[in-house]
Amino acid sequence: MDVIFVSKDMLNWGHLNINLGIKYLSSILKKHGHNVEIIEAVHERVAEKLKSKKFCVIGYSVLERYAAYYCELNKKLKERFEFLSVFGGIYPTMKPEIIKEKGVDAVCIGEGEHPILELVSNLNCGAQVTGIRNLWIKQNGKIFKNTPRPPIDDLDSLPFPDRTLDYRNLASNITSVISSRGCTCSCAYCCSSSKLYQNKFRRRSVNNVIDELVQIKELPKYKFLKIIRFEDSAFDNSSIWLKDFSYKYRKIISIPFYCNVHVNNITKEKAGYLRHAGCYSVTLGIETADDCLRKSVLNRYMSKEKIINAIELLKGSGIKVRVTNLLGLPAGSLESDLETLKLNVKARPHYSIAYPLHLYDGTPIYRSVREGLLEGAQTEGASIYRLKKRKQIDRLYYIFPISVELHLPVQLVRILIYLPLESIYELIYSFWETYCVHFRLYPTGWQGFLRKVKISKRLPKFVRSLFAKSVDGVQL
Ligand code: B12
Ligand code: SF4
Repeated sequence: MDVIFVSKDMLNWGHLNINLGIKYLSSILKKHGHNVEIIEAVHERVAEKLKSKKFCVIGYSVLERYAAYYCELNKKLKERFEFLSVFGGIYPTMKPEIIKEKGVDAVCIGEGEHPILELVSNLNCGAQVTGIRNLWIKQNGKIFKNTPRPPIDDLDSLPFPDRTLDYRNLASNITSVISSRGCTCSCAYCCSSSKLYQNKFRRRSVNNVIDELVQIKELPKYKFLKIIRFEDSAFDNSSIWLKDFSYKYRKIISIPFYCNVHVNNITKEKAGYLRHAGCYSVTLGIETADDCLRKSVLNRYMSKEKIINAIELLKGSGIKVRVTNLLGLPAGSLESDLETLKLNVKARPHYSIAYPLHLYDGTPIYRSVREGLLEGAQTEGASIYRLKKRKQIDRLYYIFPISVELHLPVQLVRILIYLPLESIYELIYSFWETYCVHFRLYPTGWQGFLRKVKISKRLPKFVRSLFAKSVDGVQL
């Protein structure tokens, strides 16, 4: 059977394009003899494709920010073509009610490999599709809500992600791999641990991960691979696994890599294993300097001392550290956000970034805010502080990274965020972020920097055009 995934932003993230979820689904379908294609989510292009070829299933992998876009696109396609539409990924998992939208035929809750395979195989042989576990299916206006299956225990049993799906299958100097699913923590703002993986953390064997990496290294399009991104929630959660990985990775793969680590996991020993393996950089979440907010609002249990210690430990091991923070927390204040800035300045990571908190539908923090359980929070999904100081928070978001780098005094930042200079701040943010990504987070250097400037939608057109010619021919 022919299946097509429709995906937005295939190029927005440049080298990082198509997500691993779709690649995993594609592999299992192909392994069972089905044909899988991918197309950018632009109405005319998809319509053109569907005119030239019939696909029995169209799959969408949906993040919250694109849910409305995909629903609209799908509705338009449904008016002209016949196919079964399946919405999967984090948003439909958190909000399966999306099935009520016109044109949505099925929703996948949680891991999709087995459900999509069963769906396509059943369609292929004309069998019933209304009883497939993990799926909600709409037929003649009736919704069949099937129970979830247990999370896939043996991740080694899955075929490796289908890397031919990347944007035009172009060569790339960076790629993503994931060695585990789920997370052992349950931060209130995060979608990772809850419904998607039913709070169950599972890890592939080191040998299985190394086998995938060996295959990656052999692909001609990765001939110039400069860095591998491990997308695991916390790569450092097992010392035994890391030790084994460290020696095998260094011996067999030996390509710099990036991963996420956790303040509560990292130890000197683990940092040593990471470095020995060839870890180039990591991301570590501070989120806020306010102990009370961190604990009672974000459900994160760690002390400031531990945070500073973890950063020092990693830096001391020769690993570059990127730190993420959250601004505009419910029950927070401008003062607590400026405290977070101070803590970052004190900790001196290689690169800091602070995002205004987005309350994702279905997360515990979203529910608490909706139900008015957080002091100072409103049902609109934002705290009073967030509503009143929106502009200041946005400006702080833009100048946070450079302020940490330059160790700007908080008093100065406090003034800067009241000046209506967001276009200048945004420009500084874009350049600094691009610089840090390519010179601190990844060893991709000028090639990567110029390429990102060229495709960055954040930068004014005239700036992008200045760089356009000089990067022609640079690979993704
Ligand atoms: C890796 C990652 C990225 C990487 C992607 C790299 C890559 N090429 O793979 C990068 C850095 C690019 C990224 C970017 C962003 N990300 Co991100 N990312 C993740 C992360 C950590 C892991 C995703 C992953 O690879 N999982 C492993 C695969 C195997 O699982 P999966 O994708 O969930 O897919 C399975 C199921 O969901 C299901 N499934 C998925 N799609 C479909 C489709 C169908 C038809 C079916 C049947 C099933 C199905 O089956 C798959 C296999 O079992 C998640 C956190 C998480 N644990 O999910 C956040 C996460 C998905 N990201 C998130 C966000 C917000 C973003 C950004 C918007 C951030 C930003 N501010 O810009 C951007 C958007 C990028 C874009 N244009 O799409 C949020 C989404 C929240 C939400 N509710 O929408 C998450 C959940 C993190 C969080 N905050 O909680 N991200
Ligand atoms: S540690 Fe990271 S992935 Fe795990 S629940 Fe917290 S934010 Fe989500």
